[in-house]
Amino acid sequence: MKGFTTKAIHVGRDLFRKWFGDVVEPIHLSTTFAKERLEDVEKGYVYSRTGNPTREVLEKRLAALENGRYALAFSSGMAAETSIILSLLGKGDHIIAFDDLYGGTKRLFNKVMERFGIEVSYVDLRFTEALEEAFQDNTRLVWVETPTNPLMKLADIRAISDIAHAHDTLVVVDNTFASPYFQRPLELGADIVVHSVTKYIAGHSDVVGGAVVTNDEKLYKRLKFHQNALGAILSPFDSWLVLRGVKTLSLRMERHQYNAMNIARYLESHDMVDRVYYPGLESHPQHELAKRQMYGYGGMLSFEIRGGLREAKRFVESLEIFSLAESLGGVESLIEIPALMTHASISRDERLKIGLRDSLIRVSVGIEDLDDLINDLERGFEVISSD
Ligand code: P1T
Repeated sequence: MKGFTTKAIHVGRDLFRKWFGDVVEPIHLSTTFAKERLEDVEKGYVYSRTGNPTREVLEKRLAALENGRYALAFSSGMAAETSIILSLLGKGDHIIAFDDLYGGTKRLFNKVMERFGIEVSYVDLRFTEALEEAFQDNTRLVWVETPTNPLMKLADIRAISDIAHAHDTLVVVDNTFASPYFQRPLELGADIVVHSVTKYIAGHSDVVGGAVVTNDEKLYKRLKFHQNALGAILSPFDSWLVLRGVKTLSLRMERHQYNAMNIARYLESHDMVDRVYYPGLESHPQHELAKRQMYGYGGMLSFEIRGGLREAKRFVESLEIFSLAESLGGVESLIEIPALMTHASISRDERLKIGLRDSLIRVSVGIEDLDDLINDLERGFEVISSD
């Protein structure tokens, strides 16, 4: 199997087909698995936290979509991130992280991991010179998000992997925004890919989950040991919801991208918009890198509305089709103000330092009809201009 969509539909199904010919993966709810003889108690499936058939199909499928060998599914993106760090790092270790990250990831680093003696330096990973300078003797991980949430900054995965490997350091890439359809970091030298599968992979805003993918058998064994030891696994039903969603990932991503590209162009030409952040626009400072390392630009964009927080609030509250909500990657369009919502746990000073202004609006462009989406945004601008 080679094609992305074929893999998204078929990989792992043979596990079930041989029994009853299931075309759709069954949900295996049994928490434990009986054996005929004592000598078999450690063979095959034993206990559902350790291994579950529905989760295993999903793990095989996610590995295939990232062009990786191994994947593990977790109960949320944060659980996946926590499990990576607790599997690989200990007291006294150091992480170099992109300074623009999902607010929850920064919260995990600053408010939890630092308590356990894990140190984090934030660096603008758009610039590899800054990365070179940040290495310490105890650096164990470089943590990359690309495109970043919410400013859509990019990091050069291949260049960063080369530098990190020269320092004996592993590279983790959070690939949530691009999805494996538009970017596959393992192909570019990254060691570990992490996902919030809550987003594009599941795609229907009805399941919270996470995943880790790698090609390295030793890393996989270590992560798998900790998946069982820490216990933050994805449930069989949630695994099934993700399996159901992921089959249409390629179709959804094409439509997300089509809508996002057109909305980005519409916003860029609007006189009530100061700036648009979308890697598919030629005005994006890293557009050339996006063309080189991504297979497409995705469905996320941000923009600064003319004025400030007052205008941003008025705008997001006046829309009808775009729901005012956190999260992203579902079929329905969502809109939010990072300074007040997804990135509120970061101090205002810190936000401004990385260029995250109060007037920034983040959009998860859904797969609705483009004209309806643009008309909705236009209505929002009219509300502000009539104030
Ligand atoms: O929500 P959860 O499944 O635990 O995933 C966390 C996470 C990890 N990485 C990235 C890039 C993310 O965007 C997220 C979750 N983000 C949101 C809920 C949000 O609205 O940005």
